[in-house]
Amino acid sequence: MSVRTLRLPSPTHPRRALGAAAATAAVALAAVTLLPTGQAGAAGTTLRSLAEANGLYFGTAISQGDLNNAPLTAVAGSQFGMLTPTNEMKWDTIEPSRGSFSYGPADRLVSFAQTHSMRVRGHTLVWHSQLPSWVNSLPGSQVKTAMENHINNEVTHYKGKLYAWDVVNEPFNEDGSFRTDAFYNAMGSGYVADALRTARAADPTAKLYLNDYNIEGLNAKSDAMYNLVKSLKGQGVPLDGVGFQAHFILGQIPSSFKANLQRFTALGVNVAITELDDRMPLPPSADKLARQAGDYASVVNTCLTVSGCVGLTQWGVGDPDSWIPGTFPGYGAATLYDANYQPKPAYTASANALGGGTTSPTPTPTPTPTPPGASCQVSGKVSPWNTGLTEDITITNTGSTALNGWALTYTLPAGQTVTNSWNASLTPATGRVTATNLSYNATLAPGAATSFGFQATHTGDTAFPTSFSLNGTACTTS
Ligand code: G2I
Repeated sequence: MSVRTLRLPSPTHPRRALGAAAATAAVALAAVTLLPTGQAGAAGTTLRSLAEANGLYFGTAISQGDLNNAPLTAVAGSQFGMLTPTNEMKWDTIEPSRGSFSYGPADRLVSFAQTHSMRVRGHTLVWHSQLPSWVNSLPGSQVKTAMENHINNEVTHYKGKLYAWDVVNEPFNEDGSFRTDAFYNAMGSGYVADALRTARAADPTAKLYLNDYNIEGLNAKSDAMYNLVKSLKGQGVPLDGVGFQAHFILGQIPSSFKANLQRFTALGVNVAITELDDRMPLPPSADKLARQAGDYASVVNTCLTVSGCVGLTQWGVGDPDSWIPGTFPGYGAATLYDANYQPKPAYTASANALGGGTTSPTPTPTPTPTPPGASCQVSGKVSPWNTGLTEDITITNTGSTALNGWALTYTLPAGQTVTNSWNASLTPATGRVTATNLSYNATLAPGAATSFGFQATHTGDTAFPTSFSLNGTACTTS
């Protein structure tokens, strides 16, 4: 993995990159051992600081009512560096009747963010849902004026205070056709460009995004978003990024997630994970929580490895305030924090993916070929389910020489195909696989151990891999 350019270093200058020396210092500061579960939140070990050391932000969604929840606000104000109001910037709250604007609830959230040096993603200006009935009742000829007035008023109210706006939310149906809401019906697809231009005119400093769900993988809906972005950029319409909501289901992160994000950044826009959660059938179990940790690590790693991915926002702080149980009965436990706002395995996995828990960020990705005395022991655990598995592998350097770069090669059982990995780079996806260190875990001192993991699909054989060798020397397994 190459060393990343730092982005988003400060709340007041959100897009100014730090210099190389500051970057090194920031990475070194962040590379500290994570505290045990329950203590996460101490200075220097937060998701926020770890993300920022990688040039990313880690955010959360908060609603007005959440501000009365002391455990929630303690976590939110320390662990997250970006705040999205859950509902308070939506049309039905801001302009419940025509020309009558109400900013109190959203202002309180912006104030909380400012108090905690968090930045704010505005969500959302134009959306078919949580749209007051007066908009839907307008004659088509009046919708454009009403939309422009709404955008102009709201964006002007927050001018200079927001990092970004989700200007248009969820414009597409699942098959990639435009959603036939009041805006499309009145203006056709041109409402999107009009909304973006209106927002840019009202606040030239806020980043402007389109945001949608089920566009994380390559599919008809993401194709539609891709074509829209390409067309808008071609016309010179102001558009800075695409938000991928990322409401995932346990074990179902699309294998094309990274490739899909990359095709968008190739169009000259940033990408952001805007509403991350990972739901599971209730009740949670140790096995499900471990698989969820793998999912979160994989999402964080995807953003880390896509140049142009600016950050991640989780939808809600903890499981008690997640929208999932109310919308998907029988599902829940979708966030990084449990019912008592204690960090879950997914928290630790996300922090580790961001470089927490390491002691040295030595950026030396090239494996040393067969160093003298390289000997190793490998242990691990497979957590299978019907069609997939999560696997954690620990390598111990049992030799007397420190490794400065490592590559562990092993044979996957037939039918297993790697879909994503964390703490190592894996290739190819089947057969004889080589896992190579990342920049932050390259060094392996004598007696030291390091762990990485991956998810794979399988066709029945869920056995642990065989025939391990580290930098060309065979390992023992335990
Ligand atoms: O549905 C999950 C998210 C999908 N992407 C766009 C997001 O804006 C959306 O957020 C959710 C909020 O988390 C919910 O809190 O949007 C829902 C509405 O579509 C929100 O639910 C609404 C309830 O439906 C209303 O009954 C309630 O009055 O929240 C309102 C405020 O509590």
